[in-house]
Amino acid sequence: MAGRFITIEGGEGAGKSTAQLRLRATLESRGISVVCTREPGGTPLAESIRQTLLDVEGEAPVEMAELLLIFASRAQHLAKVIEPALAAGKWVICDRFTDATFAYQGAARGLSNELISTLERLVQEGRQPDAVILMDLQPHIGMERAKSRGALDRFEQEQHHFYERVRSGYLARVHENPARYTVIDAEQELQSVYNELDKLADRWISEHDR
Ligand code: Z5A
Repeated sequence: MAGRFITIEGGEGAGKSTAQLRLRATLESRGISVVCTREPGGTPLAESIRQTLLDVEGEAPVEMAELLLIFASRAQHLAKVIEPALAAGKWVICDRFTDATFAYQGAARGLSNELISTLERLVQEGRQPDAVILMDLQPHIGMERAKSRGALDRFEQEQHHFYERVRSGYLARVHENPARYTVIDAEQELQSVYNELDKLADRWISEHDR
């Protein structure tokens, strides 16, 4: 049976990595083989592109270079990790994917959706997530969580209005295609988030078994 491709999206400190760990534990406890990965990153080459993108010391890429680096890392990640895992029947849970590109490089940096869609078609050749979880919260709450972890990366050093645009970008995507997304209120206490994720995992399993 083919695998399932699930992506987790949201702003800084929204709890994506925490949600990924929970989903993995829940799915594995139901006997499903899971691969957890992230973007940018997921392979040695894609992780080195990630370092370049997040580095606060080196030369900052211009918007177009940033976009192309993100899609270069995505091409590598799809070919080396995501597609093989799906073909082997595994469930892939990816911390961020192309919805992040529309939110960050599109809504926040101002590159056009048309340009991003063109690269999406070229690089993904039709591959889309089967389900997207959006961990939604007010940006200032996510930033407080991110700051409590220590040094901030290049994206985390952006100003507040940047994160507002990221959030609006995500919510606009949900508005355009609600069936694609499950929006989770990421301001809730963690146990409530876990309960929602567990229900979602059970729903996916029953849909997949049908
Ligand atoms: N980027 C891009 O621009 N374009 C793209 O196409 C892609 C990415 C794919 C790196 O991503 C950067 O890449 C990202 C956008 C850009 N910008 N930034 N920054 P990233 O996913 O690695 O970066 P991130 O958003 O900063 O991830 P994060 O800080 O690791 O956040 P998170 O995974 O969403 O959160 P977490 O680690 O699960 O939780 C953060 C803390 O909050 C932690 O201490 C938790 O225990 C706590 N937490 C989590 N949930 C809760 C609740 N419900 N209550 C209380 N505390 C909580």
